[in-house]
Amino acid sequence: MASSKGSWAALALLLFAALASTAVNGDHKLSARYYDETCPNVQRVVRAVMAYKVASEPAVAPALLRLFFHDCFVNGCDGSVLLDGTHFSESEKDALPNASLRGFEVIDEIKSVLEHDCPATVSCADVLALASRDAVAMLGGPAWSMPLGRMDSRTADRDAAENLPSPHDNYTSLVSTFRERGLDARDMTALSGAHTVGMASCVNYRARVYGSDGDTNIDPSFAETRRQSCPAGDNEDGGMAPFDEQTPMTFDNAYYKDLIARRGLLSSDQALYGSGGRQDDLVEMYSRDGKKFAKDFAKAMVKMGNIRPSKGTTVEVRLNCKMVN
Ligand code: HEM
Ligand SMILES: *[C@@H]1O[C@H](CO)[C@@H](O)[C@H](O)[C@H]1NC(C)=O
Ligand SMILES: CC(=O)N[C@H]1CO[C@H](CO)[C@@H](O)[C@@H]1O
Repeated sequence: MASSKGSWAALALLLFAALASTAVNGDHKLSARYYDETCPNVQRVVRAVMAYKVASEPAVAPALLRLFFHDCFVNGCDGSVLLDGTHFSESEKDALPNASLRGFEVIDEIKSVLEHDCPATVSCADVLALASRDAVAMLGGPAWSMPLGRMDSRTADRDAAENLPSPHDNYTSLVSTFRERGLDARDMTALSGAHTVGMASCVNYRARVYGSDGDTNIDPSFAETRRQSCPAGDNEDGGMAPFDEQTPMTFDNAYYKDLIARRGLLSSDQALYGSGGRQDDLVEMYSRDGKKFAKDFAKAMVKMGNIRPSKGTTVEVRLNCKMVN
């Protein structure tokens, strides 16, 4: 059959392209025009699939934003968060802080359209970078130009994924987790504004609303409301709660107003406000000036998107975001 000959040729070409693109992480500079010659439609494709997915399931927008953060914080933005576990390597998806990561299927769908348009060209890490950028815009937040040219790693690091910031972290440890990745306290404060959208599960805010983490910096009526969706016992399941009660699906600066009202959902959120000094000034500035927040957030997302895998990491353009080539 002629068509089967043709598809063998296509497969061989794909394999060749995949092998040719395997390399050791080089430090080339990211650029918004990286795919201008090789896949000029990449941004349009991502946006189109995102628009259609977000329209049918809005909750994937915050989910994808969170996925990008998790990808970048574990050995750089290398698509490793997207890998499924195998017999040989445990997935970052299996690490505890990942417990409720969602949105993988959106990335897989974007990737399959791109594999049709420009095979073996656009990395999964870049797909996720663009999808998270578009997610913010679709939620009413800022738009910005996203530098591209990331490569996908061939390994996931479950242990490093356990080292993501925890919802119980204090200000000092948050600052140091971000600083280790080249992000300063201002970047951290702006990036945390992502918690102006989306939800968290009871297990992550229980200690805060019952006061069992020693955190008294909480509005009592807020604590009372949240306790109703989150039973006290460790074995009780409890529900999800929005980070920002008033506008949970709008990317605005309400997060900072919530912090000032002592209505931050996680202990790590409230840790950004209430100890006085310059850190409080920063939160007050973002709560007053939504434009300033939008600008700083966009800048910090580019900076976070620049966290590179460590030198010597073997990289490639993955054909399927769930598995290495
Ligand atoms: C500062 C340290 C951070 C900590 C401790 C933290 C922790 C968490 C936790 C515990 C959840 C709830 C997960 C669940 O229960 O389902 C969550 C959700 C979320 N996080 Fe963070 N996060 C941090 C920073 C960030 C950053 C930098 C971003 C993005 C730029 C981000 C974006 C999100 C989003 C959008 C959600 C909601 C996800 C959804 O509704 O599906 N977070 N985060
Ligand atoms: C913050 O948390 C770290 C790690 O859990 C702890 O060692 C440190 O003493 C805490 N700092 C403050 C100021 O509570
Ligand atoms: C420990 C844990 O809850 N892991 C979860 C991480 O996320 C994946 C994908 O959503 C779940 O299937 C795992 O159970």
